[in-house]
Amino acid sequence: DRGVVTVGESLLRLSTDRVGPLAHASALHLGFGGAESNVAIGLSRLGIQTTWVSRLGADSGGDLILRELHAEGVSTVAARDAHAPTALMLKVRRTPEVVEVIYHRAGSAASKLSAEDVDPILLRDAALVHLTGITAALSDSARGAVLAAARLAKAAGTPVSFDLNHRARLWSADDARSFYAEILPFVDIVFAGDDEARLIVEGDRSDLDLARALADAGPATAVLKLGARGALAVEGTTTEQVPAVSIRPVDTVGAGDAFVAGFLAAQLAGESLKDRLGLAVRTGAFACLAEGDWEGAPRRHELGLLGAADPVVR
Ligand code: KDG
Repeated sequence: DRGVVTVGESLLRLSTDRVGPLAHASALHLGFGGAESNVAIGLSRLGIQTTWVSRLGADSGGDLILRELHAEGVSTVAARDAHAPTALMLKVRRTPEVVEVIYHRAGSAASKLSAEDVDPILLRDAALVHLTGITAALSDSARGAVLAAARLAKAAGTPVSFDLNHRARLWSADDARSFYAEILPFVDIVFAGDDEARLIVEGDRSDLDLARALADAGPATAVLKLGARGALAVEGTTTEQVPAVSIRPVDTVGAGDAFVAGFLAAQLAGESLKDRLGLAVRTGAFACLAEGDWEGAPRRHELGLLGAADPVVR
């Protein structure tokens, strides 16, 4: 079965148990996150075979991440490093509406990812390879790993999907911009928020112009994630726009990754651009309706729950 391969860092996640500064939390909830593994789990729950490639510390945090990914049906290729730890993030609900994410990931095991961790045969045999700008921001060698994965996949004829996923705490806008310019020629499907697209497209542009400009950089399909405004995509001469599913969000972290998982699952099923966007906004909405970065991602049989008329499902 030729599934989706993704390469990236996952982090242990410690989340506060109440609203306010970390200093006034009384307990922390232990879990994990990571954009690429969030997408892998989202796809796996939709019935798509996935493989996550990374590096982890030879520590108990690494054990947790592997155990959870395996429980979610994700295959893993992860070297264990005895000299570098699994990364950590703190997720602090600072106000009822705003979550602050603080990273402890400098020098992490996954920051030692390099082009040598990327197996050309695995990429050649994949149905699609998914990458993000987060892992590229970790170190020069990790940036090399992400770029190598895109190049090798492209050369083997495997479609490449890339989410800009700009994290301002990890690198400067200039460094991000130059990496995006480097990788986009190898990318078939690009995902970006409108703010992220504005990093690489100059001037005061409409959403449609932003998507077109992304596509002009190389990708056949450019998808703009607009949050509560829905999503817009350009593919050749086709343009589609869909509204968001109306919800009351609990935790929006990971919504973009669930969105990507929905889009890619529909892409692999050969669905139209409109239907790909339609599934993406649903899976993205689901991720907002549970605490956690990936925990709310839907299984296929749950998709009908959104907008269900009856508040009790038996
Ligand atoms: O997209 C959600 C991710 O941001 C989160 O799970 C953690 O990968 C992560 C990051 O670097 O912020």
